[in-house]
Amino acid sequence: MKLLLWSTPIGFLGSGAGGGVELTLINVAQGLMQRDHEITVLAPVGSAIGVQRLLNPAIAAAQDIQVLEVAGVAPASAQHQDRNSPVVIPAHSVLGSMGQKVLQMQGAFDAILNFAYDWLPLYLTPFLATPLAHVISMGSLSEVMDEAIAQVMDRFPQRIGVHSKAQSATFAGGDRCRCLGNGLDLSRYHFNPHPQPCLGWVGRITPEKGLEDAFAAVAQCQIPLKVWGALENPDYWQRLQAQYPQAPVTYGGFLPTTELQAQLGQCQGLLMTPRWLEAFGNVAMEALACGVPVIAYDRGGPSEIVRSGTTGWLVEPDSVAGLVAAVEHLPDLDRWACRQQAEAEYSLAALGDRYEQWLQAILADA
Ligand code: HBI
Repeated sequence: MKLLLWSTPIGFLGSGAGGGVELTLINVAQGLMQRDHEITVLAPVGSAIGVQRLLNPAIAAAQDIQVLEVAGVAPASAQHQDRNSPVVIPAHSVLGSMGQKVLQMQGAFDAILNFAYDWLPLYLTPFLATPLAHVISMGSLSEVMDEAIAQVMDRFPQRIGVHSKAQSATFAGGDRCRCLGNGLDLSRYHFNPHPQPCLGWVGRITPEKGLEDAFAAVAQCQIPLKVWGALENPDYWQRLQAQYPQAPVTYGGFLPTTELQAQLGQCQGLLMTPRWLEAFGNVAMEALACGVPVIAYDRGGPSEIVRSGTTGWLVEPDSVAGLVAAVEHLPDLDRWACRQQAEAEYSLAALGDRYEQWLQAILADA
């Protein structure tokens, strides 16, 4: 099929501003290209370079994926809105321009997959001749988005895709969403059987990720913690360092996949401490791919990824004591079992298969 992937307007691909959805889009593109579908990506200016950096050259020869760049002003982040925030379309809106381009180009594609967590693409769904489906990358955040998702679900039940059951449960009628999980290019992640005495934490450094609990846990168990991710909220980082001066924590920067997996693979375990409902938890997949067991709060996407007692430990949400106890039981786990789970459930082949089946269901319903 000829497919158009409508990327998040929040930042160009490779900027890190889109967090997990950047990885999701690139991995879905690669999984579908491996099955000979033709992929075009519509994304903010700067994405063409970003995509070339994120793609594995062995899978996608650079010219295989077309990136159409759109200029314009990004919308406010959906995460930082409150439940009754209205939709705001600024002047020179990149999202508005993306919508116009999709309307113009739709005839060239068999289907369009939207990865933006925004009102406009959802609203446009019934006005397009080409089937437009949506990969919803976060749980319920606002009334206006919930309503737009529900309207699409009522009219086109096949066209709302989510990452996990926990995420779909946050939406009314969420049980009708298509659960797609997620996936990554395992050939870029190397199994490391021999960890260093340290723990890892990966994610955008911002309050909803609950990094303070990881600080509190290592302040207690005194195992060095390495933190990687976009320093989205520097004040928050400063506050944590002041609040936990005795916590052995170092910041490793926002690393591209190749370096991240090399450093992550050295960890005895990954700590996942989300305050909010993680729709999936890409970093859990990345850790498992390197043989790193995952200690995660038993909430949201990670609770559907971690096999507690086998490939990690699920901990009572917001319990620092629970994190500390789980760290002590990391040596009970087999690192190879972690890699095996990644290969069975999160490979590009498994991901491409789930998306291809979804696309066939969408076209059958069109
Ligand atoms: N906000 N308005 C808007 N649109 C997005 O697509 C978006 C966002 N905030 C965060 C975000 N996407 C991604 O970081 C998550 O989907 C993972």
